[in-house]
Amino acid sequence: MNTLKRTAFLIFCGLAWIKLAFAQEVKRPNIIFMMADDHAYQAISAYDSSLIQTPNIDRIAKAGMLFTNACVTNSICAPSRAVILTGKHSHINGKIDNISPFDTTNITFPQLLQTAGYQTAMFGKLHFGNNPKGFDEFKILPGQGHYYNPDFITPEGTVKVEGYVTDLITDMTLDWLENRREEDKPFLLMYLHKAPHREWEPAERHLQEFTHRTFPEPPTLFDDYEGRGTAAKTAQMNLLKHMNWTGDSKLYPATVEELGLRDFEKWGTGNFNHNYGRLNEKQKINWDETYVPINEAFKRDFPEMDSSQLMQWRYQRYMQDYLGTIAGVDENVGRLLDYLEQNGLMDNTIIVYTSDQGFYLGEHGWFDKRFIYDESFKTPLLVQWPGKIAAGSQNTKMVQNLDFAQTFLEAAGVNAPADMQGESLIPLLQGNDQEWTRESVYYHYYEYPGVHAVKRHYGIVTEDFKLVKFYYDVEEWELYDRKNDPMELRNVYHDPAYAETVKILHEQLSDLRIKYKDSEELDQFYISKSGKMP
Ligand code: SGN
Ligand code: CA
Repeated sequence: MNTLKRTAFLIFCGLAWIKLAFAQEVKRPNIIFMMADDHAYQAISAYDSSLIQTPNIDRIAKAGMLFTNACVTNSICAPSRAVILTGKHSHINGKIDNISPFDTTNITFPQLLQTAGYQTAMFGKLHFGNNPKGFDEFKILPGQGHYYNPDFITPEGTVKVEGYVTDLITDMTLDWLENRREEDKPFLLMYLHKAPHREWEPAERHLQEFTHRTFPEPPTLFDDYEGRGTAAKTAQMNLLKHMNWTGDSKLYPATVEELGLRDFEKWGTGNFNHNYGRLNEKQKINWDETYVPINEAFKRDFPEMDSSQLMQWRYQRYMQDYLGTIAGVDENVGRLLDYLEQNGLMDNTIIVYTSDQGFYLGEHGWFDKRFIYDESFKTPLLVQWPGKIAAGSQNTKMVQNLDFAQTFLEAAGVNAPADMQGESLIPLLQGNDQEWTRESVYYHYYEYPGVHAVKRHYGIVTEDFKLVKFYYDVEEWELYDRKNDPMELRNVYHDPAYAETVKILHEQLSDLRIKYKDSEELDQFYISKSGKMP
């Protein structure tokens, strides 16, 4: 080879190398955001296998990272989703509760990814009161949606689809991946289950999977709320007192009438009749085969049952149906993961599994969420990203749903707007924990007065402590020593031994309120104009 030829060859090789490096660099990852509604970490076997095995969800932790201290900023559905999409706290994005519609002038990370060339799709529950922006395709449930034969809102209008909601959301997702995915673009897919939300209706094939089993009771099932403030005592989410006998425990209205019982919520019987009325003939037969014997046994046993036995019965009934809906979620997550594996889509895809918040599974005698207390505050988070996240790793840092937007934008090489309030999780995902400086998180819940009567509160959570202020129709402070009292049974705010801790945490909470631009004025504003943007 003469000098000229050799030089030309070297230039060619150099260009080819640059082109390859560029191609690799611009191979932006796909992002699959899987979220279930009200899925407690206690019901994911990667966290705790005493209630249920979730082998498919666990696959994500085996292939990636399990976060053991993930939490939300406001433990309720639509506000959590607004935080996830905007990367801003509720008081900034304006979606403080489930009631008012989401303000669509907010900029969301899917809009930014779409603008940056991502193909975007959303299937399942959004619960915003309006349609999502930034999606090339969506099929969403109206409001809470239905388990059986649900309606879906699409850009072309609302359609009723025969089948079970968790299966249908997956069918739609797989159909999109198979038939409409543009191979030359990276994609963002939001796969959002309704299950395991109240009123916990399992698929036909899972109706009886758990009804013959007995589950371990949490140690605080019979909590009397002594040692806590007014808010825990007045909340309406106790299994015995506040659960509906019909929709929740699946007693037929005739059974309830015969026994002289009454649902706590006035809509209980209406909900039951409506849900039952949506079933087709075959589904009704399966439903009756499951629940008629349960009704008959209850009618027989009820006269002899004391209040502790009733509480135990309600807890078991609750777990049987709640876990039945999770069996459906786990199977369907498995279907989606299998598809990705079989179609070579795993290697360059970030997969997140999470919930919109945590949930009480009988701890403190409760169902539902809303509180800054641990079971509703802590949220499952499992993330896989082959080649970037070490398989089977765990992370204990305090991360929040606030962090997703900046994480996904960084992964896609898109600059995050300066007013987003989270932190990208990329350093943690790559094992660079030393780059993570956050030592406390901020929390603020608003939906009061409202269903379940959990009072408005805000607070700071560190690894060791939780300082909370309940306000609106009370003014009460609570402090929990997370290390010495992990079940949060003793408010030590007034204990002199904690005086110094209280002082320090008050200062830190004030700093966090300033950092995140929350204030007394905004508290008052949201009291006067519940749910509207400032
Ligand atoms: C419904 C439920 C409540 C639940 C809210 C909000 N009642 O009102 O128990 O807290 O939704 O849930 S039900 O009897 O109608 O099921 S959220 O997940 O959307 O925030
Ligand atoms: Ca929820």
